[in-house]
Amino acid sequence: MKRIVTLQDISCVGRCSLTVALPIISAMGVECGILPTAVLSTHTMFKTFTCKDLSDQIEPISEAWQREGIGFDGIYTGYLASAEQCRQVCGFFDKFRKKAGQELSEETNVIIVDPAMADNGKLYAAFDSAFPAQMAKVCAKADIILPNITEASLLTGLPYRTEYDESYIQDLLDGLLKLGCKTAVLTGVSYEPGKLGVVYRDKGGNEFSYFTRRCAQSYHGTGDIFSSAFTGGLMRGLSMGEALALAADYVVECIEITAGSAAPRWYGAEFESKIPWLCENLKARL
Ligand code: PXL
Repeated sequence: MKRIVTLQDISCVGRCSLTVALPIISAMGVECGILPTAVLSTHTMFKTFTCKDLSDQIEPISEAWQREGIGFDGIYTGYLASAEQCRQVCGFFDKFRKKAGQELSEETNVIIVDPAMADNGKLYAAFDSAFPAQMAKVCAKADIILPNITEASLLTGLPYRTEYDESYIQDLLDGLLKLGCKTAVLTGVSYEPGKLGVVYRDKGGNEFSYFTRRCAQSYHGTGDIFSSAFTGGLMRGLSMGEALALAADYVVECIEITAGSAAPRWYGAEFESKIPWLCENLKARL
């Protein structure tokens, strides 16, 4: 069984980061180690929240793992709480990086970075305008990055647009690849009403896009659901395109089932109900 580690916060309620990544990745048949970077009462979209920063645990935990000879087939990062944590995560990559590669083997591992820091044109509440430059350094070391359009514009310095054509998306992909990552995936891309999807390009010039139906509702944490399902699929040996399509379809399933619920959107999407769907659809693609 493949083993990954995911570095992100625990938001105790609110369905995002580790409370999403751990169940999804485990259900997909991948061992999911965790390195919690902070503990919050809820994510930062709730009106009030507590936050205990765990930056001082990142180095001792990773050193203990090194002493034990523990290694990972994948490293997946999400929300990071500070510029200092970005620096520490870069150090973590240096320690645990094997040979880079999307062909899974004993000698390689894959680094996946979801630069979860912004949406709908705005940085999340906890960050200042200097933060994206720090996150760009984390992205530079990744094999695969998974920004939405807001994050891509903050990482590249290109303007944020809600109306655009393919050339804007190509410019964002150019800028993202220039950061240093090997593959840039843009999420939340739409060229026609009613359709939403992902577009990627890698350093070798390979391109791919996948579009599914756009849902009327939106819920907090769906980016984390997407990145976690993508990571699980990739680690089970799906191709990039297959893993992206499975993750995008899963998010739509989760949103559609949540649409019947009265809970506010910041409580997140009911991804739990659709875990059987995810497992069945993963199995069908293996
Ligand atoms: O879903 C991204 C996320 C993760 N963790 C925390 C957040 C957010 C988004 O706001 O606040 C703590």
